[in-house]
Amino acid sequence: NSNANATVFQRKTGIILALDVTDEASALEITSEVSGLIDAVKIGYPLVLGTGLQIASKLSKYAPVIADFKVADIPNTDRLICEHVFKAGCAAIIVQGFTGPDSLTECVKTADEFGGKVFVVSEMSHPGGDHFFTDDVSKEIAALAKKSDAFGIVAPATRPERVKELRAVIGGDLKIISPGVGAQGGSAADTIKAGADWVIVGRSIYNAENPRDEAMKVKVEIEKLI
Ligand code: 3DU
Repeated sequence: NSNANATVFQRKTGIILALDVTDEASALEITSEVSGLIDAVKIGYPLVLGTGLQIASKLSKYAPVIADFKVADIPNTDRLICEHVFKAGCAAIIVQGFTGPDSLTECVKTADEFGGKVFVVSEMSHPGGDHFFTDDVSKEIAALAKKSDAFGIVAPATRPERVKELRAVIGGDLKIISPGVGAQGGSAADTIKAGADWVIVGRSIYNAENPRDEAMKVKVEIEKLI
């Protein structure tokens, strides 16, 4: 098992960088620039298909890495995917919850074997994100995440009222990470106030002329709430 997997998520700034650039040089440059201002870096298909999964161990020198593969398959396939992700040095994986209890349990079990964490998507942040993830469905998925001993859920920063409702469903034990701040219109402060532990910020940081300044702005916005 990789040592990187032992990293425990600690909330310091409340910011997770969504790193959807597609080449290694930019990925490493941006992450090193904002290191210290982010608590984790989230990678997904754009970067991993562009560079390979070995980018995970390179990035984990700066911050724990969350693999956003929105895993959604039968338990056996889910397990094979999770094993690759944790062996590569990721600290957490994002999976879909609509696949049901057996798939979810297999992901959590596999993550546990590596000291890794599982976040479950409960509702998506884009305008169409509540088309199938209706209020009741999202709540059911959040409840299933809790029952399956997931580490946390993914809830939309574009709908802070939903973050609040989902927080009520899961209580205080699970974490909430929320994408949709900045480029998608969500506010970091409103999202944290609604009950999120971390906001996930991508384009507004990595496309900024000065990513460090931009990350600092979000950090200060969150700090003001305390
Ligand atoms: O909009 P941004 O550039 O700040 O990036 C948001 C990231 O979070 C991006 O990687 C996207 O794929 C991911 N995400 C959502 O935006 C919404 C979800 O419901 C789940 C993941």
